[in-house]
Amino acid sequence: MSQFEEKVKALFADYEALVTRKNEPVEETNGVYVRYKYPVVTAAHTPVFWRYDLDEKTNPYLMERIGMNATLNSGAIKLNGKYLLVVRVEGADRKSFFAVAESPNGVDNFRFWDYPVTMPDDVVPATNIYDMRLTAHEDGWIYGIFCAERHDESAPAGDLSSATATAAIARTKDLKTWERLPDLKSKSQQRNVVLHPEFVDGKYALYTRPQDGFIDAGSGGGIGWALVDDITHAEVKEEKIIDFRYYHTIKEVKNGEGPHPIKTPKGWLHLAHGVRGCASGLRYVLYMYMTSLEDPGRLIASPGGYFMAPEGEERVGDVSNVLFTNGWIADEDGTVYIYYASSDTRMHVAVSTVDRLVDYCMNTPQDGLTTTASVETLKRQIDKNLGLEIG
Ligand code: M1P
Repeated sequence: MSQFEEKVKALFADYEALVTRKNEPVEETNGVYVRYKYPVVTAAHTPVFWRYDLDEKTNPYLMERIGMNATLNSGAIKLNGKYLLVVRVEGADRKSFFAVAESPNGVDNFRFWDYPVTMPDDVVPATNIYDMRLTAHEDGWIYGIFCAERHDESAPAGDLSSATATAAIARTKDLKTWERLPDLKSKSQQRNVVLHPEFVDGKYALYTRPQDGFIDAGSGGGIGWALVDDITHAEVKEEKIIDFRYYHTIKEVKNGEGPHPIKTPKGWLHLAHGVRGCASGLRYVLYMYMTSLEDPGRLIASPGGYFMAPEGEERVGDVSNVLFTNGWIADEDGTVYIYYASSDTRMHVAVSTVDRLVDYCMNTPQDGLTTTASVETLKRQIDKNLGLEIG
C-alpha cells in the first residue's frame, strides 16, 4: 500500500471511530432531562469525501480542500424508524447549507447522507439559509421553514453587513427532493418561524418572531401566532403575541420558538430559546411553555427561568454562551429526544419524557418578575418542605 493510500485509510478509520462511538448518558441531578456525554454531530462528522479530494493525482498532499466549520441548529424528525436531523452545516466559507444525518437510536451513530440537500431558490435567491424547523403536517407534507438571509440592498454604500431575515418555506415527502414555496410575506422581518402540525380553524398556523431588524427583535414583543389561508402563498396578515418578553428575565432581549410543539393530553408542549444581554454579550438559553389544546395560541403554563443553559464545553464556540434548539423527537413510548446546539458549533442530545416535561411546565413556579416575588416563591417551598416529616 502506498503512503497516500495509508493516509486515506487512516482518515477513514478515524472517521469511523468517531461516528460509531457509543454515547453515554450523564447523571444529572435536576431530574428533568439527561444530557449525553458526547456531541451527536460535529464538523468532524461530515464525510471525509466531502472535505478531501481523495485522488492522489490532484491532491498529492492529501489536504482538506473544502473545510467544514460547524454543525448546529438542526431540525429533527423520525421517519421510517430512523432519527433524522436536518443539520445546519456551516462551511469554512461561512455559508450554511442543510444536510441530513441519520441515527438508528437518536443518541449516537449519526451518519450524514452522501449528498447535502439541494434546496431550490426562491425568486430572489438568498445568500445564506439556515435553522430549519421540520413539521410533518396533517396535510401529508413534511414542511421545512428556515431563515433566508439576503444583503439589505437599502443599506448605505459600503455597508456589507446589513442583512434581512425572511422565513422561507419548502416541502418534501422524503427529505431528499424539496419543493420550494414562496417565502412568507410579512410586514416585518421574520426568523424562527415554525409551522404548527395541525390545521387550526381550517388554516395553517405559524409561530412567528416579528423583528425590527436582522438582529434586533425590538418592538416585536415575543413569539407570535398567525393563521395562513394558503401555505403555497403564505402571508402574515394578523399576528398576535402569545409568549411575551419581559424586563429582567431570560428572554428580555429576544425569544424564538424552537421545534413545533408536542401534543400531550394536557396541552401543547413548547420549547424555545430566550436571550438576554450581559457584559460578555448575548446569553442564549432554552425555556419551555405550554398552550391550550383547544387554542394552541393561548398560554396555559409558563415555568420561570431557563430549562437548559450552556454548561462546560457548551459555553465555548464560534458564538459563545449559546444554547439553541429547533429539533426534538417524541417517540411512541413518550421518550423525548431534545436536539440542541451549543455556541453555534456542535449538536448535542438531552433525553426526557413527555410526562416529565409536562410536570416541569405545570409545576415549576412562574417568574414573578421581581426579587421580592422570587423570594416569596422560595419561602413557600421552604415552608412546605420544613413542615414535612422527611426520613
Ligand atoms: O448566534 C445565536 C443565534 O442567533 C440567532 O438567533 P435569533 O434568531 O434569536 O436572533 C440565529 O442567527 C441563530 O441561528 C443563532 O444560533
